[in-house]
Amino acid sequence: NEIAQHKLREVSEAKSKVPLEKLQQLPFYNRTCLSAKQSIAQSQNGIIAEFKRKSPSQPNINLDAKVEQVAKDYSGNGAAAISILTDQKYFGGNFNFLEQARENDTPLLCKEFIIDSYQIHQAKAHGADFILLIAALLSKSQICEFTKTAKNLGLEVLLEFHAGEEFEKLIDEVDLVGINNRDLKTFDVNLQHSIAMRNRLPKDRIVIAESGIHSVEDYKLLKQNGFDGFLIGEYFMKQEAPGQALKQFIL
Ligand code: IGP
Repeated sequence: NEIAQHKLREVSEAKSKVPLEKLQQLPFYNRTCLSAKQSIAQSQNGIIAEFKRKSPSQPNINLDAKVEQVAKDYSGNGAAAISILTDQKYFGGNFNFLEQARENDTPLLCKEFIIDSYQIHQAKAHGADFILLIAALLSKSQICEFTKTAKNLGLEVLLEFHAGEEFEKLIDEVDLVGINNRDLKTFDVNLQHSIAMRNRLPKDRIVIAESGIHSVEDYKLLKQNGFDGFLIGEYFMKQEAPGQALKQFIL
C-alpha cells in the first residue's frame, strides 16, 4: 500500500518532467525487443540474474556494485535474462540502469512496481525487453490493460503471484508466470509453498521461481518440481564477482 502510494506520486512527477511524447522520442523507444521467453527456453540454466544493490529488508546487499560491469558479467556467464531493479526509493535503482546494462544481447527485465501505463513506456524507452506486473498490486482489469500496452510495444510480460487467491487474475496473454517465494508482507521465504502453487498451474505455462534461492540445492529442488526459470538476486550480488557464481547453476 505504501509503495503504491509512493509510486503514484513518483509517476505524476515523472509525467510532468518528461511527458509521454518526449519519452517516445528516446532512441530505445523504437528498438526491437529480445524475447525472454525464448531465451529462457533455450538457455542452459533458466536463470534471470538480478542487479540489486539494496532492498527494504537488506539496506546493504552490494551498494557499490556497478550495473554495467555486473550485467556484462551475468551475460558472459550465460544468464538467460537479466533483471534490473529500477525503483529508487526502496531498491536504490533507476531507469538509466537499463541503458547501462544494455550492451549485450541478453534480455533485460524492468523490475518496477508498475501501477500506471506510463511506466511501461519508460521501460521501453530505456531499453527493457520485458516487464514485471505484480498481481497483488493490481486489479485484473489493470493487468489486462497493462499487458496490452506492453505487448503493443513489443515487451513481454512476467506476471508475479504469491498467494493462491491471486490466480483468478491470471490471463492467457502473459508470457511468463512468476511465483514469489518471498511473502512481500512478512519477507518470509517458503519454497514448499511455491511448489504447491506451481502445481496449481497448467503444465505448459512457463513458470519462474522468484526470490530466496540461495544454493544449487534450492535451484535443483525447484527445477525438479516443474519450474522453468529462476530469478536470483541477493545470492549473486553478495559474491565478490556476481556473474562467476552463475557457473555452478547448470540444469
Ligand atoms: C530476487 P532474491 O531473494 O534472490 O534477491 O530475489 C527477486 O525475486 C526479488 O528481488 C523480487 C522483487 C519482486 C523485488 C521478486 N519480486 C517484486 C521487488 C518487487
